[in-house]
Amino acid sequence: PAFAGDAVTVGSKKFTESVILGEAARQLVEAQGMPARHRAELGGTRVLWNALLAGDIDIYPEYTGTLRHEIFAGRPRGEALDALLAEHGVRMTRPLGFNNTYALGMRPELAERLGIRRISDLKAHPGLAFGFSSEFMDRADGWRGLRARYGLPQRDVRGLDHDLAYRGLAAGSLHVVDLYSTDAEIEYYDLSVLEDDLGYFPDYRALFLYRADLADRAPKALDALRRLEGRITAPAMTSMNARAKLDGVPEARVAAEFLGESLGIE
Ligand code: PBE
Repeated sequence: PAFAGDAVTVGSKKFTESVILGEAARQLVEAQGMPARHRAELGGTRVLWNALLAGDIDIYPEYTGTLRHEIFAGRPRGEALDALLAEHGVRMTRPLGFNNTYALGMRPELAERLGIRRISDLKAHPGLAFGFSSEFMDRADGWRGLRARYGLPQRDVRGLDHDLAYRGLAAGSLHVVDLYSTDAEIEYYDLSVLEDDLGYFPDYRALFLYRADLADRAPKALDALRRLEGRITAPAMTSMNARAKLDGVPEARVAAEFLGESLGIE
């Protein structure tokens, strides 16, 4: 790894949860007495994946569905993820515990007025304005596939920063947006989450990817990461997201509090 000598370098994607998980990883590695740094909010999935392959980072949080349906979209479903990763010199931890799937959301008043409860119900309302996170617009498991699977007719479909989607909903300029299921805003705005009645979205179980060479360079760093395996429930992740996103607590502190309170790590 070209970056920073023998320090372990963690990366994260450009959204709150990824930054919190990156911070948790950095702090866990440091608690093992190893120097670690966090290059936060580097970009989207492709940027992080390429940075890992290039050795610019050693570790980043990723999701099973994203590996299967975006990073390895072209590969047969029967191939095991760890074998696909190994071809690139990458390994994964076991899942951390929670699933953060995509979903479609609306303001409850509008959904009720139009009688929309399932994604299929959107077919009868071609005039609705859709706003999707930029990555969702482009991904193999995003809008194009969703439109094809459900036969959705909407033409007014905009790509935007995920944080702006909630404001667009609140302002009424957007009627339907993609949600991340552990987003704190879902409960805060009491949004209607549409049933994925055709089962389009896969599971997106969070885990850490890391460079295989880390096992030799810094075995203790891996022991540290593994302490998060199976330890983060969806409600715990959602409330960490709420602390950072709604209460404005810095991600580093949110992560530190979780490690201290839930894992007893100082
Ligand atoms: N997700 C939902 C996306 C962003 C939120 C976890 C599937 C991902 O980072 O892959």
